Amino acid sequence: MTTITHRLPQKRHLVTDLPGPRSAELTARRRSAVAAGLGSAVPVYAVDADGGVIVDVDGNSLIDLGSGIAVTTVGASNPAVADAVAAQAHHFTHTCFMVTPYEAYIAVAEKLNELTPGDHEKRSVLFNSGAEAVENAVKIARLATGRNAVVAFDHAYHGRTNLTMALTAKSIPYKHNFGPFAPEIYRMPMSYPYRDELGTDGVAAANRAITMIDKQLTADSVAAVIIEPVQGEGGFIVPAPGFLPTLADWCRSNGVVFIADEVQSGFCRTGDWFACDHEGVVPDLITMAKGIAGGMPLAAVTGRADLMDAVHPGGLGGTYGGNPVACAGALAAIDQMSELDLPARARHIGEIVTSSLSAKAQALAAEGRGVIGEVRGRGGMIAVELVKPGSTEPDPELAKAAAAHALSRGVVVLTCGTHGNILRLLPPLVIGDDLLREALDILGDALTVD
Ligand code: PLZ
Repeated sequence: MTTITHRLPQKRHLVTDLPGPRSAELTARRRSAVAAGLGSAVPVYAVDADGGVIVDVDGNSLIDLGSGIAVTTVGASNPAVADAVAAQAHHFTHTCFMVTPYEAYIAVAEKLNELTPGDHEKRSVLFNSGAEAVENAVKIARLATGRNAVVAFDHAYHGRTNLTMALTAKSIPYKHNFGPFAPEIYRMPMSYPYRDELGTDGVAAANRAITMIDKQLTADSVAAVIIEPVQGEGGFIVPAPGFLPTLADWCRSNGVVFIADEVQSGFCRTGDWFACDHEGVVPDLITMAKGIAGGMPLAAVTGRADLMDAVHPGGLGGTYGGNPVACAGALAAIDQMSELDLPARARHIGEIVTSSLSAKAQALAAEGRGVIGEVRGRGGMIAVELVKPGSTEPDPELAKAAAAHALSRGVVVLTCGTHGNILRLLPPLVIGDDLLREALDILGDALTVD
């Protein structure tokens, strides 16, 4: 294992209030140029980022607990990625793999076939975004099975395109008034140990969904079941043990394609290469994006060769899919994940975060301010679910206020969850322990803001 040296000082350092005056100016300028429908969780404009810090236009150095939503796993300016991207850009930025192909695409496909769960024969195809990967996984599953229905789960997030909006559970902000949505999507109950009456019985929760599928659809009309092995936007929900394996077994016995959407949970984030690995689940198809390429836009579907190769020639594609600069970034980022042993690093981060937040939960409960309902997640993907003290009633206002307070002290932290009451931590996996601990202390203080 090698260690990484950072270009920017790994320090929180505030020289203005946040947002500072230059960020405020850009926010004002943006109003007349950028569509209002696009939000920004943190109204602070970045000029530089490295390791665990983001530097803004006012010269503030903030601690990053978001990684641009789980993307900059190897850092936002990892030198190996930056060099590989620059080198490729100096040769060619694009030819289109469907016109004049190039080796880097094949090399990425080989890597994905090797790294994704299962040692069966696999094929891969590359795209630009997570949503595009999900759309294509569904296309492949439908074509290969000759069936239409697709099963998704409560709290699921799969994207913002038409089909993926249909797969996504939450209406506001993702779906509201954007319909009609793609048909033949069916939603089933998730295993959500904190809120589910079936608690930690994942097998029972899977059987509850399977019974509903059998009653409402019958297995032989189902092309695919799609699930995030750890749900992301929906609230970092880790299904109870047994849930994923039971569903995957049912899919296998019924000729249903099991699609793991690892767009958020993949590439070392949860302490293994993929979240499916924790229970030895081998999906038929897996969708990936985000962490895959050190910040370059790249996404992929990898899966069983028989399913992938069922598609007729020309049936898959897109102008930019597997862009050579993005492929160069992916090859370098994946190398860095191995070299820096980022799965181990994610587990280490998980221990620091969980012990800090659990201690905070206990301390708050002892003071009669039991606002932390649950600390959960895996590795570098940990969240706190915030509730009104003494109940399980979601407290989205506290999540918002705590994130705002953390920002005012220079810590970037994101919220999520169907009820918006969850603070989620997704630090770059190359963040240093001290910086992480400092951010956790600030986050802890932020939970006591009134
Ligand atoms: N599948 C599991 O997490 C993207 C969305 C942010 P794209 N999640 C962040 C937002 O508000 O738009 C995501 C995901 C899972 C698919 C996607 C979609 O990936 O690259 O954003 O299309």
